Amino acid sequence: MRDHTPRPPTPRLPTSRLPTSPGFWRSPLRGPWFTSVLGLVLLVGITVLFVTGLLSYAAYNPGLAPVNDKTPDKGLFGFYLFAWPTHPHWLYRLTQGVHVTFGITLIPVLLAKLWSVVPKLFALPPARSAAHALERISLLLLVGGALFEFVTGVLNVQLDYLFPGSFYPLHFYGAWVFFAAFVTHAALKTPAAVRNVRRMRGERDGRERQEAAGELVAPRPDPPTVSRRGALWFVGGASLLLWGTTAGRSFDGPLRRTALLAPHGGADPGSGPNGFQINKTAAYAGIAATETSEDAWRLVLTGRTGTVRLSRAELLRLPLHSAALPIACVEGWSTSDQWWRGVRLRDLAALVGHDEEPPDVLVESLQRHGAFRRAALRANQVADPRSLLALLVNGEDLSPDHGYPARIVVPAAPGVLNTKWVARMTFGDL
Ligand SMILES: Nc1nc2c(c(=O)[nH]1)N[C@H]1C(S)=C(S)[C@@H](COP(=O)(O)O)O[C@H]1N2
Ligand SMILES: [Mo]
Repeated sequence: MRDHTPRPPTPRLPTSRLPTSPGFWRSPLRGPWFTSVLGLVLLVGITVLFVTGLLSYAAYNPGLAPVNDKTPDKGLFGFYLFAWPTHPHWLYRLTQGVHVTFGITLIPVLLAKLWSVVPKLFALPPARSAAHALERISLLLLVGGALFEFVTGVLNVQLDYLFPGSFYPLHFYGAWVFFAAFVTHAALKTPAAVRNVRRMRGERDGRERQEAAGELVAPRPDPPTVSRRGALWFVGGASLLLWGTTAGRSFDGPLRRTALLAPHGGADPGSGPNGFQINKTAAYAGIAATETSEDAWRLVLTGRTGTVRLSRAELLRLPLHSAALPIACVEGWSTSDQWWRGVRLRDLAALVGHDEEPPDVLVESLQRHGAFRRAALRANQVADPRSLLALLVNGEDLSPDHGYPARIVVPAAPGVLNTKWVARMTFGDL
């Protein structure tokens, strides 16, 4: 056991210039109280991130079809997948908005927590016992995993799919590695953290150094320039600033303009009925006006009784229905409800012989390249009366960028399942 008795600052300690020496670390802020407060915030916050992250993955319906599955080798990690519901219609807007907004908001807390324990990463000897070695390895996975998850998440959200395709496996497996280390760490540390926060309430600056100070407290601290409480306010203020410049991405109108950290540089949606957030434009997706014209475009439906081809004019003569649904992207941004109008997916299923229980459907776009040109929808999504092949939005024809001539909208589903520029729909169990 290491001697944990506190030592007053004495000149006998070596003036070390190496981070492996406790004397190297001089900030008087480091200590069990500061680390414990941040740790307890992360305990709650990261648990929310993990759960909403798993939900986001389930919302893709990866168990349904290979086209939806971005991590085909997930193996046992897919144990919890379930049929993503269609109620309430804002479900994914909420879970993914929370995931991304919370993730960004927690960055200052994570950085402050890592800063507060950095002397421990350098402490020598590297391992005092087998148990201590295990604890340190779990710490490396914890710190590495946390940085990896936050960095990949932020890059994906800010830089618009920096690693298309590979983001999902990276972020998904990274989350499991990290979470295993996180659970181990939380189980080991939470009781002490709660004790530290309780015990030191009211005596933060006085007797704290006499309490289980361990390796955190600097043996020869510099004079303080800010109190611990002041430092926490600073971290909290930074989080609040990030929250205030991120949360707006989940709303329309002036609020979206407060989202300074939302991805920009995309197409300007302009104003009017089609004036809401655009992800990929028609030009980006390589959709030419010649393929979407009334003469050229046909919707090809295939099902039990064969194949049916419909022009847009013919679709408009089928029974049309309306549904107020948002677009909610995995990147965390979402729109408020838009008024979509079109043909029910279950009515299209009935046209090709599935009049009783509609089956799953594979939806394919005119788009020839890109990961999001096809998606599979589950039977429960096809059956929902609000699930539409939309032809109009907010009373007007879809604009080219929002998917003209026709796009999918499904309640509670991630944006990526709302395929634009639909060309083919194949009904049947996938
Ligand atoms: N064909 C096609 N459909 C697509 C996409 C795409 O890249 N290609 N992007 C999807 C994603 S990720 C989102 S969030 C929504 C965005 O729809 P919007 O641009 O109309 O807001 O469209 C979805 N449909
Ligand atoms: Mo998206």
